Amino acid sequence: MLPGNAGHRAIPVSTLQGDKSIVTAPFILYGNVNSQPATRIALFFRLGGIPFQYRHVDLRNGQQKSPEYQAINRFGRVPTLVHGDRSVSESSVILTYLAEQTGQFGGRDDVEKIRLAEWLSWLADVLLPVQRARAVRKFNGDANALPWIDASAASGLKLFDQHLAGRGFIEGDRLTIADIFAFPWIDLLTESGIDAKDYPNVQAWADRVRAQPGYKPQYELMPQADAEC
Ligand SMILES: N[C@@H](CCC(=O)N[C@@H](CS)C(=O)NCC(=O)O)C(=O)O
Repeated sequence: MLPGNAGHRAIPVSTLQGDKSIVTAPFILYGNVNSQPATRIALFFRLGGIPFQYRHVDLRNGQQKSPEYQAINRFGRVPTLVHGDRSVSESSVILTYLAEQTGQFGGRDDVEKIRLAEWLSWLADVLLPVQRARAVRKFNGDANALPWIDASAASGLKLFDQHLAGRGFIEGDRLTIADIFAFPWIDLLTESGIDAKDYPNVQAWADRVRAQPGYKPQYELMPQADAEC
């Protein structure tokens, strides 16, 4: 049985606004130290100075596919955020939820909220090959897939680099959930077999994120076991 998740139900974010009953509930992140999507959520908390509880999910032994875990995440993946009687899956949705709940790193009006939603969707499309390249190299995946994955990652990074030319952050003049979403993939580019020097605007942007108070690299940021953070 997973600790602290009995009776939680996955519900659509669209029904979450306006419910005051969970204001004082702790944020509980289910993740794994190797997961870049889970790292996004820990990074949000660290950069925002927000306390959270951490629950380690043993991906190697398939804990994510257990009925107990799938009761809070029907996709059987990390991360999951549990907040009161709510559970939220998918890192982009969790970041959007946390921005709403905490008032940090989100859109300040409807136009910005839509822009950020666009960014989250676009970044997930064009930079996912960066994660795939790391997964193949770090976890002994199918090396036959690498030529296609590497080419896709390079073309996504080129687009991202072009966008960042002359900009401090992805959207507007401040760090948002779009930056937090993209960053873990870029912070570990070398594990993806990619040289950041080929993408100077991405490199400069990543250095700006690293300069934010609360930043730590993934393997220091992510607990290896259940923790109060
Ligand atoms: N689109 C998802 C991706 C989550 C994901 O890929 N999680 C991986 C770890 S990085 C996972 O849980 N894999 C275990 C599995 O699929 O069984 C998100 O952004 O949250």
